[in-house]
Amino acid sequence: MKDLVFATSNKGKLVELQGLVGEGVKIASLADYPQLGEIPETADTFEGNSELKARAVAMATGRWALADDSGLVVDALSGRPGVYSARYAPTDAERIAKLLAELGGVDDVKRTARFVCSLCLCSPTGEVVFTRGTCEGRIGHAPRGAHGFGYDPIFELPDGHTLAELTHDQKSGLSHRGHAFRLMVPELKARLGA
Ligand code: ITT
Repeated sequence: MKDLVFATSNKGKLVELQGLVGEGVKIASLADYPQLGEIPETADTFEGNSELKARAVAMATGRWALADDSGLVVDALSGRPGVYSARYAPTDAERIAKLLAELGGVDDVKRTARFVCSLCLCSPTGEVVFTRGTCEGRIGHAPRGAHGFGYDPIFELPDGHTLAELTHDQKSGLSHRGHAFRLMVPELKARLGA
């Protein structure tokens, strides 16, 4: 497989993607291209933002670029934080505390939520392909588990475990990013010989 640039500065996402594609594939990330700086995420959809990131990196590097835009959609908050999940508060701990505070007093049955992931692959000439994955669950009452990143410690699966209580492999098997990536693999194979 030719090298791919994963347009992310989120180490958690990079670790997950590397786990999904295996050790044999070299994945560069934005950490390898510090001159690119911050890519503005100005769209109001997951697809729009993943395309902005993938296109900016493919155009700037002349290489195939893959970008993920993802977030947590909470039904009791009319879909918030959604595309603003990374900007909801400054740190993971503050984002979790703010979400739990906003859901204070909301019954378990109304705490349904889903992670959404849009993946966009962009060629050096600007051709784009999208896949999307989701993961259904609900927001717990307190953080549990030490794995994963972001909102994982408060995102409960139907069996009661949080995503942060799963290993990488277990999370990838059922996560929004795992589903989106497995749909992307044939697209990568067709275009890059992965
Ligand atoms: P890049 O744009 O550099 O990829 P980011 O962290 O800013 O990194 P997003 O704009 O896609 O990424 O924001 C997604 C946020 O949603 C992320 O920071 C987490 O807070 C949350 N999130 C996404 N996927 C998650 C997951 O698998 N587990 C927990 N939280 C997740």
